[in-house]
Amino acid sequence: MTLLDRPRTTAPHRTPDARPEITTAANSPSSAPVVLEADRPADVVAFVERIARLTTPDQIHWVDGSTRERHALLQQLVAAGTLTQLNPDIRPYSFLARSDERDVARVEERTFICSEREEDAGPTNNWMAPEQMRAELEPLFTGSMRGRTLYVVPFAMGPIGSSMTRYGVQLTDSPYVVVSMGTMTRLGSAALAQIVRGQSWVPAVHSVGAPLNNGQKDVPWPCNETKYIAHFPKEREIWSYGSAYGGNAILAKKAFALRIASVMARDEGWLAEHMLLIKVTSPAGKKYHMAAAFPSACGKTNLAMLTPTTPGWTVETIGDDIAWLHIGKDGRLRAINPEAGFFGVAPGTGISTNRTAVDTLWGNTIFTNVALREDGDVWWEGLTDTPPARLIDWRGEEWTPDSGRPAAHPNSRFTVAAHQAPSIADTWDDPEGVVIDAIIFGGRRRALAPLVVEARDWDHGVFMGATISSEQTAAAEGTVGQLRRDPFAMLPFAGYNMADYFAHWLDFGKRLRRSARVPRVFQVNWFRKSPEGKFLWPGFGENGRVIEWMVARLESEACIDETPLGGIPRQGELNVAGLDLPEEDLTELFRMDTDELEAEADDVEHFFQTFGDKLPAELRHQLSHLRSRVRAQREAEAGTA
Ligand code: OXD
Ligand code: MN
Repeated sequence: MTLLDRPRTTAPHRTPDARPEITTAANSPSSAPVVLEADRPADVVAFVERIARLTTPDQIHWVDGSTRERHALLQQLVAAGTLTQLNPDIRPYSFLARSDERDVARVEERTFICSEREEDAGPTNNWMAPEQMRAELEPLFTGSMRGRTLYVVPFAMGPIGSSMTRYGVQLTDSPYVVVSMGTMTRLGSAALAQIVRGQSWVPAVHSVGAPLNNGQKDVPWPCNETKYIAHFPKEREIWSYGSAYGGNAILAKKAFALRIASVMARDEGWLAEHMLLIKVTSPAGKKYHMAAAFPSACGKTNLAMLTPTTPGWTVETIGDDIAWLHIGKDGRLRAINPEAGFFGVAPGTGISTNRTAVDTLWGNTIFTNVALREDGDVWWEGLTDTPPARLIDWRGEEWTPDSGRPAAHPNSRFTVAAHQAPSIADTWDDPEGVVIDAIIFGGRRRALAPLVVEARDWDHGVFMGATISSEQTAAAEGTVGQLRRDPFAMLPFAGYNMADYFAHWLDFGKRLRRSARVPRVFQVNWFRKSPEGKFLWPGFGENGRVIEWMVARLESEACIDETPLGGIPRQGELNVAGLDLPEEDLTELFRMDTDELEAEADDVEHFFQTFGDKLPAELRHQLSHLRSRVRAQREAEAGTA
């Protein structure tokens, strides 16, 4: 056994024991319990000792999650040059980080699912055998924390104490990651106290891979050219090396709450999804909850913080990125947002596009890779229509509007606590979760996909989810603009074979049907363009009109017209009153060209072939239904020609 192998005796899946010796800190800002050193769980201590022996940090710091500790870490990061404090008169208690230029986004090609068998990772994931991965990681992690502090970060995904919440312990040598985790999760003693009480936990090890020799001066953003984001689904364990950026390093987010959690969800009968959660209130005061999956950087945060333009409608935020969905004791589909903060893409978030997000960022925010204004505030493309005359760009260089390059990196981010959003719903952290009435899938397609279409039933909805496609954005490395299939917006986030994941969704629907409360499924596309390349739908606040139509469908107050892709609003039923939307644009938003439909079906078939025999038969049936509806459309066209 090597140091990287987890001793079987420390398996974290323990049965609860009752060890209530937890005291409350007098100086703690919240009533978070303090876990005394003597009461730290033996398996967590053993994990920390094992990783410390491997990585040889100078010190070990158990993170308690207090504001005092956070303050000290932020000061330390400013002293190290990682963070610059913004002008406190404009943006109180906020900071700017500039990353290394080689560490600016998730690295999907360095992200691995290390299941025992390659077919369990499936064709959409990078796979490496667990023993090979451990053999590659061991020399990298050996001494990797030299000269640094190893932080022990116990965290909860979900409200502390909720039956849907899951726990983890991340070890990291990056204080920037610790403060980011402090915003994105409930971390520290309150989470550790639950582990002390017997909750199982997921171990996660993270190193920036930049050991310091005696007296060696650190750089502001330590990282390593070599990167690995490795997941061990059987052991439910995560190892990340070489990056301090976002999902590569804040392991609670994509690595745990999606990749490892999707495996837990498969085994335990729930869903871990890349979805926002909103609460919608109609003019009649009736409340609905919706979960929506969109590929990265397709406007999830904007929809999560939507301010509808139509009178009487409100949308409140529950989550903007990840949802965990369970069938509740009442048989209904319930969801929680496992996160506690937003790690949002800054460019495109502006006063005219998402006022709520801009207001959320008034203070207590860490910005990464945005531009710095002369007055000590921040700026990014889209924040205001006119850029400031002079800026320091995300690389730290002088910038003017004539520089011919973006001032903020296209994947620059803000990290801010969820409760700071003026739109946050009072139920956002309800331990019971909220009841889901509708599921929405979306993508970024300039053609074919209509503004909104309703699935005929759950299985057709699974087909819609399985075939989401989108033109690639900057959230991950890759060619911007290229079309890629991104099933359930989970392409980079499913922790096991995507075909088995489809089967799990189909199976979940069967269980839901038994409870006779199956949410409706819709698909949206805000990004459809005219042949001249102009966006046809105004988007943003006007997206509330589409939500309004969905609610009318939930209430059986609106009708659909059947199309090959599903049900679209019957003419006149989508509320476009007061919109400057020419009739021909409205028609174009729903037009389905038969040749394009055929090409789409071919492309889906091609995509499905990558899963071989593992593809659930139901999805093949759905595809042949689509083909026969396209044929029917062609015949109807021929008949009227
Ligand atoms: C994200 C992503 O950062 O999906 O949320 O890439
Ligand atoms: Mn995301």
